[in-house]
Amino acid sequence: MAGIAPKRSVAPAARGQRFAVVVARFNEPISKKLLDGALVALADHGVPGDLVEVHWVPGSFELGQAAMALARGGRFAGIVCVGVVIKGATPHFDYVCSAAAHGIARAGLDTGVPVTFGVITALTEEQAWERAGGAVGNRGEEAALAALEMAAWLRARRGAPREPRAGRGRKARGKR
Ligand code: INI
Repeated sequence: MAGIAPKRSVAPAARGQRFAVVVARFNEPISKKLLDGALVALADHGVPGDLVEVHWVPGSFELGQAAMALARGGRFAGIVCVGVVIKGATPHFDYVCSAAAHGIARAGLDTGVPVTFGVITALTEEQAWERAGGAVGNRGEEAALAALEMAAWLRARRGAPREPRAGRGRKARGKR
C-alpha cells in the first residue's frame, strides 16, 4: 500500500489512562523497533512506561486473540498491536496477514476498546525495515497515535451530554 501516514496532532492521554502493546515475536529485531516506536509515542503523549503493559505473542496470527483477551479485561483505554509479516514463497503470508487484520479489527469492534493495527505486511525484509523506523516511518508509532486519538474520541463521545429531546422537558410539560 502506498501513502504516508497523516501527521497527527494528538492530544495527550487523559491522566492515568492505561494502554497495552501486543507484540508478535516473529521477525523480532524488526518488531522490537515497532514496540520502541509505540512506547515513545505513548510517552510523548502523557502515558509513561508504568501505565503501559507489553505482551509478547508468538506471531502476528495470535495478535487478535491476545488483544481480545486484554480488551475484555476492561483495564485499557487502548491496545496497540504490532507485528511484522514478510512474504515468502507460499501463500502462508496471506493467511497470517488476513488473520491478523481480522482478529485485531474484531477485538476492537466486539469490545468497544480501540485496538489498532501496527502490523507491517511487507514483500521483502528491506520493505519491513523501512517501515520500522526507516525511510517510510514507524508503523508502531503510527498505531500508538491512532490508539491515543481513538481513546480520546471515544472518551469525548461517552462524556458528551445527551441532546435534549424536543417536547419532553419541564417547559414543554407545563404548557400542556
Ligand atoms: N508470523 C509473523 O508475525 N510474521 C511472519 O512473517 C510469519 N511467517 O512468515 O510465517 C508468521 N508466522 C507465524 C504465525 O503468525 C503464527 O505464530 C503461527 O502460524 C502459529 O499460529
